[in-house]
Amino acid sequence: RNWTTIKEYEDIKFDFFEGIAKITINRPEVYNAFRPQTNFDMLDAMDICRERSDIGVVVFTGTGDKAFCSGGDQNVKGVGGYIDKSGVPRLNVLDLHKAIRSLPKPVIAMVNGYAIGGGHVLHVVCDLTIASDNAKFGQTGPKVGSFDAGFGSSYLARQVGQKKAREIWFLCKQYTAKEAEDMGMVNKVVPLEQLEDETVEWCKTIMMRSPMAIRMIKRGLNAELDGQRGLMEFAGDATLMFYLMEEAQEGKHAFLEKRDPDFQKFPKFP
Ligand code: 2NE
Repeated sequence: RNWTTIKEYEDIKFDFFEGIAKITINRPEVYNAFRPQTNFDMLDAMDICRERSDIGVVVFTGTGDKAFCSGGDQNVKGVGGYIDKSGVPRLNVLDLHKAIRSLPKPVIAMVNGYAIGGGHVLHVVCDLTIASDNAKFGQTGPKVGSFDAGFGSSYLARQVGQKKAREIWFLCKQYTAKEAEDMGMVNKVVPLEQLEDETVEWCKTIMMRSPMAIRMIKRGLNAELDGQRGLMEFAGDATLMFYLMEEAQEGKHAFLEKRDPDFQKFPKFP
């Protein structure tokens, strides 16, 4: 498959192929753990995914066959967060969660190994998860002095139920890809050598569907959990669609032409 580089980064690879943008955490020496720079890189790539209309689906993965992502890099965990190059403690992976949630395009976690700790949260936050049969899932927070009580808990519970979500966090056990699929947090498990083919197949199928319909479904499913912010994004897209209608154009034209708008000509649907 002929992936072309969209942009070079320090900690990630960012590639494009036939409408698919692939963000690969490229830190195999630490099992693709993220540091603040990794999240800055992924956030920048997500901005590009949002702006480019030739990108239909975004795929997250990790370099190699050992790990998707092992969460926060414990080497740079300091007091108050993960320490960036200038010494500032950060938890900017949360900004990435918001960006994934907010992107009006599907985001797929292509889990090629361990999805552990913050790496587990990353797959949970993605819209879909396709895993290789060697993948392992689990939380470690309460073992290593951390937790994610945000999407990593509440959205996880929507996927696997409250009892299982509490088990995952309280016990910090590891689960096979099959167990994760049975729990409802993985969509499909395939042999490692088929992982990318399967993911690309899913992306291509999604891209044959109506982008606006997909966008509104993602917004609606998010809004159920995301409160006022979710409604805001849903409402923003309703406004987008209204702006595509002649009825909205009439208001603008009337203002600019200094006349009363004629809204009566538009149908009042039942
Ligand atoms: C992933 C896991 C289970 C793999 O175990 P194993 O035995 O197969 O490999 P090993 O030897 O532990 O790891 C391989 C190399 O990767 C490094 C290791 O230190 C090791 O390096 P070397 O000794 O070969 O030099 N490595 C792995 N994970 C790392 C990490 N997160 N940071 C830095 N180096 C890492 C096993 O490695 C494991 O349990 N890893 C730690 C997982 C973890 O606890 N992550 C942080 C959770 S907290 C978090 O992510 C978080 C949050 O809870 C809330 C907000 C934001 C972040």
